[in-house]
Amino acid sequence: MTLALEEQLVRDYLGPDPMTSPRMQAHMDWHTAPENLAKTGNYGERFLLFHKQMIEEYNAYRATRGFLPVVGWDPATPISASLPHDEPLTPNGARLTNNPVAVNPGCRTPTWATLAGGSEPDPLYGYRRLAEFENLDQLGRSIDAGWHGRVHNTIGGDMATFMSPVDPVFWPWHTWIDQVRASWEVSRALRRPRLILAWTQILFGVVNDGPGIVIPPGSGPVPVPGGPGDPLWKVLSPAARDMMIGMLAAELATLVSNERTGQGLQRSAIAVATQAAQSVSAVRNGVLSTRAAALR
Ligand SMILES: [Cu+2]
Repeated sequence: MTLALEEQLVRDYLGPDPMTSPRMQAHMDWHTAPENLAKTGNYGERFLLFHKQMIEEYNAYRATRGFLPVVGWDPATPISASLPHDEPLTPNGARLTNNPVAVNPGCRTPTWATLAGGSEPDPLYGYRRLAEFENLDQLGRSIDAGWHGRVHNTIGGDMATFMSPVDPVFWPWHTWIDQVRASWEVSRALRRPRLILAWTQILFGVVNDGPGIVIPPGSGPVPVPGGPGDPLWKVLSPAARDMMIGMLAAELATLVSNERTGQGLQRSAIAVATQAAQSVSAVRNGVLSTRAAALR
């Protein structure tokens, strides 16, 4: 039979025998590797980056054939009529549905996997928006803790097996997941200025330390005399202050437009913070050893 364009393209990519195709094998090997079955180490990060790489390689192949990269498929919508899977590979047979969200509403993108967020907590950490995930590993693990497999299994057929790449919707589905990963990267970048602002507030306090100029709402610059100083700042040891200044400077250095200059600045800032942290912990160790000696 004549296959639809996208299905034919996937078949061409996988080669004449999709079951034993090295490209298919690589996907299966990844999923059946002991560390991935057991989800040890940074499994979540590996899950996202392995599939990202798969998509990139497929897109590179598409380019050689004159096709545009795969477009992400939003699982809240039916699978496009241009993406049929007419020739199933495994005994699982044909897809069960082309509209998985109608079968299981849990197929749609959970709000915690969006920049805007919402009331749904992610299944592993209770986060409610992308920016709350601390790293790719957490994000990958949460995506894989229900949502990812639910979409595969609700579509059914080959999608519910490790041979899923033979179904043309595999690629748009994983592209969609990769867009969630990319949105998380964006949320990280958006978080930085907020972090810098928080540090600046701690460093210079809500109570102004020195004479300067403020710009009140609806007014021009107004000179102000020095204040009593931020109470928190005043109780910190010089080493603790250096540590905070070092961390702030390291954050600011990432905003320098010249990458090399920024990296140099960042290294110096980290050196200041590290040295200060070491002297803080040396003091603490000193106290502890004096106490231990007194107890002996
Ligand atoms: Cu996979």
